[in-house]
Amino acid sequence: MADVVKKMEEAPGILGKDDKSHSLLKKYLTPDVVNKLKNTKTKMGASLWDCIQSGVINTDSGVGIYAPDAESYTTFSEIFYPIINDYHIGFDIKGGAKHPPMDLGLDKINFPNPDPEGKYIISTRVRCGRSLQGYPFNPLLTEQQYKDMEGKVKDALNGLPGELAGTYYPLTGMSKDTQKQLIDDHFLFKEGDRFLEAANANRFWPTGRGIYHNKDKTFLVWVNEEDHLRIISMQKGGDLMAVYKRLIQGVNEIEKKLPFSRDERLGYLTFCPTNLGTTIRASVHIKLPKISKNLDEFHKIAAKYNLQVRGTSGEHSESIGGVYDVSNKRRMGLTEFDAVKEMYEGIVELIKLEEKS
Ligand code: ADP
Ligand code: CIR
Repeated sequence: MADVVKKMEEAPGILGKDDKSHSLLKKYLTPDVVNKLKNTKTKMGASLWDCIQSGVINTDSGVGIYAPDAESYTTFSEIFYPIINDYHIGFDIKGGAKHPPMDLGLDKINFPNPDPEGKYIISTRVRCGRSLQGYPFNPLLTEQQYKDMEGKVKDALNGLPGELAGTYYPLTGMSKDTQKQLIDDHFLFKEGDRFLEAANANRFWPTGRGIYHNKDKTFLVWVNEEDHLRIISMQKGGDLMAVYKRLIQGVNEIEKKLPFSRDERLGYLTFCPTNLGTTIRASVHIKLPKISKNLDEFHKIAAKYNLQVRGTSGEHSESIGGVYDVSNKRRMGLTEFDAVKEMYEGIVELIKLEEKS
C-alpha cells in the first residue's frame, strides 16, 4: 500500500517534467488532488492509482485515466470531473449538469450523402459502447466473469433478425491470419493496446473476447475489449443515414435482450471517461489532401466543428495514404442524434473547405 501511495504522490512530478506529455491527466492531477484521494478506495477496492496508472506509465496519453468500476467516477470525482468537463466541450458535470436522456432520433434523421460522387469519403462507421449491469469494468473482472459475460452476449446476439443476423467468433481459437485480416480491414480491435495493458484491462486475454458480425460485416459487436460491448455499424462510402439507421436497429434489438448500466448523470457507463454519455463515435475515413496537408492546421480546423482527427487504424495510429478518421469528439451533454449530426455537419463543412482550397 505504501508503495502505491508513493507512486500516486510521484505522478504529478513525472507528468510535469515530461515536456512531450499533453494529457488531460497531466493538466488536472495536482499534488493537492492526489493528497485528497490517495487513501480512498471504492467498495470494490479500486484506488486512484488503478485509475491513473495507464496515464502515468504512458505519458503520451491523450487522456490518461480509466474507471475500474462505475463508483470510481464519483469517488474520484476531483480528478474525473475536470477531465470530463474538458473533453466533452460544453458539458459541466462539475457544475451539476446531467447527461440528457437517450434520443437516437430515428424520426429526425436526414443526412444526405455529403459526398455522393465518392471523391472524399471512403467509409462511414458509427459505434456505441454498453456495459452489462452487475459487472465492473475490465480491471476488476474475474476470468469466470469474462466467460459468463461472453456466454450471455453470444446468446443474445444469436437471435438477431434480418440484416443483423450473424455469427459470434471468439478470439480464443481464431487463427492469427484471420485476426490480422479482420484488424487490417478495420473490423476488429487490435491486440495488446499499451494504454489498456497499463490499465490492467487486458487480463486473461483472449478469454471472453470476440467479435460478432453479419455476413457483409456491416453490423458488428466487439465483446469484452475496452468495453463489455461495442456495437458497430459501418459500410463503404458516405451513406451515414443507412449506417446510423442500422446501428439504431441493432441497439434496439440488443437492448431487448440484455440489461445495460446507465447512470442518471453520466449516461451510459463506459471504462474510459471520453466514452460516457451517448458513447457514440460517428466517423468517416476521408481523404482531404488540401486541408490535411498541414496536420496541425487540419486538427485546428476540425476542432472548430468539435471533430477529432485520428489515423487510418484508429486512435494513436498514423495516416496511411492520406486517409484520416474524422469523428465527433464529445459524447456527453448532447443526445445520440445530435452527436451524429455534429459529425455530419462538420464533414459537410470540411468538404466545402477542401473544394474551396
Ligand atoms: P473506437 O472507434 O472503437 O473508439 P479505434 O479508434 O481504435 O476505436 O477504431 C477502431 C477501428 O475502427 C480501427 O480499425 C479504425 O480504423 C476503424 N474505423 C474507425 N472509423 C472508421 C471508418 N469510418 N471506416 C472504416 N473503419 C473505421
Ligand atoms: C489515451 O489517454 O490516449 C488512451 N487512454 C485512450 C483515451 C481515449 N480513447 C478511448 O477511450 N478509446
